[in-house]
Amino acid sequence: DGPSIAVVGVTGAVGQEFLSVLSDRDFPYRSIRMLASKRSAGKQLTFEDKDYVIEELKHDSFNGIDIALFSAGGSISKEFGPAAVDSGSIVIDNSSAFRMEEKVPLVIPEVNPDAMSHIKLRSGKGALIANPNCSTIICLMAATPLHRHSKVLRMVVSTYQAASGAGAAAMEELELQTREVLEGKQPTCNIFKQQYAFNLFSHNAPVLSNGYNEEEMKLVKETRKIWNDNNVKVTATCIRVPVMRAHAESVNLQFEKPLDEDMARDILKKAAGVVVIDDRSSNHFPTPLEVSNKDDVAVGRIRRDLSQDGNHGLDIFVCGDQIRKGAALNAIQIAELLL
Ligand code: 2RA
Repeated sequence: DGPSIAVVGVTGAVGQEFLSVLSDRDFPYRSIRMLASKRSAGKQLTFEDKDYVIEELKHDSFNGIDIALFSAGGSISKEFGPAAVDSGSIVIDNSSAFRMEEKVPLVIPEVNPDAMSHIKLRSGKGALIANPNCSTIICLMAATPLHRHSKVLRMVVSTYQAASGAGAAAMEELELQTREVLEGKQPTCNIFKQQYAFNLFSHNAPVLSNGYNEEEMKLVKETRKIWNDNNVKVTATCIRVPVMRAHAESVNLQFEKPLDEDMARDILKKAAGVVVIDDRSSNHFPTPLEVSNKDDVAVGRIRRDLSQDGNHGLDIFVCGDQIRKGAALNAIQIAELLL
């Protein structure tokens, strides 16, 4: 029968989405252990008509666990991930803690499943698999099918990232600020220290000495690892926008060989996990609201990049649910590859 699972960070936005996705996809688990911080330990939750008591995350929480889904921040993953691996669990980690470790596969199941083919369930040996950053997943779900057809030499990404990427508290604060502003009150700014409602700002991740922030460098580095191509040129500008739970991304691609827009549209229509919304006559293109709570990434505004020769360049616009495909769904699809 199915694997025993542990969910680490079960009370968070992604932790809750792990449960939704496990249920939606009828994942064949044998048992589930709900783990969270001391603060949440003891609380009850009902999942699939069964009552669970949330347990405090400990180093020995993983005895008998086949798959441990982590989404509780990088420091928790760093502290408890190795203990889970030592217990023989396969850890699927949504944090950035291990993504760039050479031996840790960084996997989007529709893109590079082979990267984890050496990892087997119940082999007695634990393992670590990293879930890519949400903006990377959403971008590469659209860019990779094209890259497979005609090698991408350069990718320029501008992201419009939802509040959910900063957690459930940020979503709550966006709603609160919106109400406060409409009522003429001073907005409550605890999470981002600046007004978010009716505003947008450079992503809240720390800015590095090269002037890029950590979110932008994740896109650069993770793309190279996932495509196994250290020469692809990637640059990114990540912006936080007042949208609840789906990211939007403008992506410009330069190809080695020509790839015209009709061919690109055809490739994307056939791509797993992608839906094309590209209706110029009615100006209907992907929107965050239209992809929220859905599995597929939506692509539109597919057009030849007029600034490049011939058909060597394309511009596209991508939207994807940050909590679902950007985190929880991708992790569960990785778990499904282990079955
Ligand atoms: C963000 N990518 O959107 C981060 C969350 N993982 O802020």
